[in-house]
Amino acid sequence: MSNSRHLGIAVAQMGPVHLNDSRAAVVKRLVEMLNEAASRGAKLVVFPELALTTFFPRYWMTEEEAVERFFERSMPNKDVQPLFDAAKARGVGFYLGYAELTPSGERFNTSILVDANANIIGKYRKIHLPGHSDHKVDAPFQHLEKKFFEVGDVGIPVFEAFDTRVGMCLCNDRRWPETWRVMSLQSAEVGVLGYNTPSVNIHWNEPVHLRMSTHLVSLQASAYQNAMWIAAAAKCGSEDGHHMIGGSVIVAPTGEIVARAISEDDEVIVTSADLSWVENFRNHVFNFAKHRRPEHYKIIVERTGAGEPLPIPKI
Ligand code: CDT
Repeated sequence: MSNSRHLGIAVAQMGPVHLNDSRAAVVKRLVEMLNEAASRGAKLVVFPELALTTFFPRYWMTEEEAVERFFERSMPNKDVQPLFDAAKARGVGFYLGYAELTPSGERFNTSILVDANANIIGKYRKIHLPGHSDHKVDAPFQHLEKKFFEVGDVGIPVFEAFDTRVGMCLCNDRRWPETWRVMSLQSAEVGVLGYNTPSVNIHWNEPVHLRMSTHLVSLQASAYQNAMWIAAAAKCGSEDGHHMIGGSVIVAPTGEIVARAISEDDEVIVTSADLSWVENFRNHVFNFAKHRRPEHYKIIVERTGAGEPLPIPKI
């Protein structure tokens, strides 16, 4: 491409974090991966959702107990400071997911965007919370995101950073086309996310292989239809016997996977993302200003659940 603009993007996939692993031990792993990513040319490193702890929504407990064990009251805090120090020392930024307790006591499933000077320049709070809030005593494990977290209250913002525009989301958000369209309508060129996807779906007898294929098809279709780079970081493998899928990827605006993790462990994948591919598609097939017809999409914001067909116009 003649006008190529490159950004080194790394995805730092994490293997399991067990209940008894300390924050300090987890952050040490993150620092090691950040250093590797920097050595391999990355300027932005994507870590998983709820990266500092085990995927605790699988356990039934009170909200107070969850807060005490798994939420962060400030960011950066003492345990996480080494990651910020390493980012500054290496001149790279990062995306990190964690459980946020606000000063007024609200609980969010949150991600932050941190620049190469270790300043927090963006925050996102997860909107599409999956799972349930009741105790499913017959299920092999719980998925209590609806109990432990409130629906995010900051929309889907896009941040000017890394000489581009970056949008953030978290895990289940990636399955919803609205997430990516809201980013691309703000001219985001890069979308980043972390995820914890259990291999077993407790809600219905979903064939196990679909967990990986629906993950990948969501990211590939969204990257292409919105002409964006997407970088997705798993926390995966068996956390105290509870398995989660790997499959961390970097997807180009062509919809093609250009880098993919092969393990279910800590693993860094890197690509030099040519941002001009965004323009190639946005100037042509996905020239939104020229081709979108929002007057025919009103139902998308007028309805939440599916209902009756709209009246058919007389022609
Ligand atoms: N963490 C997260 O959002 N996980 C969901 C599981 C959905 S099944 C209840 C995901 O979309 O991967």
